[in-house]
Amino acid sequence: MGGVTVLSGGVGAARFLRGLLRVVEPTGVTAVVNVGDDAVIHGLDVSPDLDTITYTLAGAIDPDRGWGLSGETWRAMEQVRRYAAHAGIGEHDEVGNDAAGWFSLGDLDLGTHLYRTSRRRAGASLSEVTVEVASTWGLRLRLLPVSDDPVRTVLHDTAGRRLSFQEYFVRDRHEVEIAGVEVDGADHARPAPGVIEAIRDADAVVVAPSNPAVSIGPVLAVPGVRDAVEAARDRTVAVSPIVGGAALKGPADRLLRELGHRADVVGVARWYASLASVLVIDRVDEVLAAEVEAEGMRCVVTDTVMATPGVDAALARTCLDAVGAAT
Ligand code: FO1
Repeated sequence: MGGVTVLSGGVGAARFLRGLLRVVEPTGVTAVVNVGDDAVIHGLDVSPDLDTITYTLAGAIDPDRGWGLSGETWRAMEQVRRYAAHAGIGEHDEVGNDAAGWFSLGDLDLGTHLYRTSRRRAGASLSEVTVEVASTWGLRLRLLPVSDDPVRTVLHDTAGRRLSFQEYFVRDRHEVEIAGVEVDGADHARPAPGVIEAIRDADAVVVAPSNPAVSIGPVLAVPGVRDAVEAARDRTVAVSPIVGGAALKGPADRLLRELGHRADVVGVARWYASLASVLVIDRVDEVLAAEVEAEGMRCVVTDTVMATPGVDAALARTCLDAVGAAT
């Protein structure tokens, strides 16, 4: 089957995939996507990383937020918040209570969650619904959730609270100190159909520039996935999501530090040394290249900040070249 398989989280992975699809035939690309951020909000199945990738590749993402649809309206949420305000319900009043409207679902985005939820309650798998949604947006790559079983990232803060990913990231604006991360359900989860084969048969596997602890970690936690990637190590390349000791978006750097890891490219190399033979880092971290190689990975230095057009495609090409895959 060959092709390129990308272990993916949210925003960073979506931007990398956008570049990759410019340099290789989309039908030869498979994204194995994290579902640890998934949540049931107002009774609806929400899959943020799958949707962020879908909307980004469809050119429909809101560019400022990096999630949700551009040109969104929020009338349904305004109504929800009106009721909660009138009833005096706040976001912390009842654990897991979404009525306060702390998780913003745009009116068009709601359509995705309504459709996905109806299809799943009718017995369709997340994989099947993901194909229906992605193909509606005209995507030609293969988008696979890492598992069709419930796999959920859970964070423990230093005050002993247990937070879902969205409670941590959105409701608490990741302003809590994290003591630990676990992946609920991983032990009993099965890789979704096609996931193991997509890693095993790929010409190249890329670990996208996503958060190692809370985005790539939950992908690897599904039984069989880490082994499959380690078996493909010689053609696996990872892109550091940390540039200059900081995350480009979100709390990746602070999380790594709170979990006792170095929040720089050497720390990332330690996460990935067993999985990938190459780590791609940004030019600002060139001075650390030797330390990355001391961790047992080849280090490639290039522009990895995909803020300007063309960097995403060049980065994708550099990754494939690094493991000798044709572009
Ligand atoms: N991120 C926020 O910071 N605030 C939100 O209200 C929010 C809503 C939301 C709705 C749908 C969706 O697909 C993503 C959403 N996100 C929101 C992003 C979400 O928290 C993602 O999990 C992160 O971007 C990390 O991947």
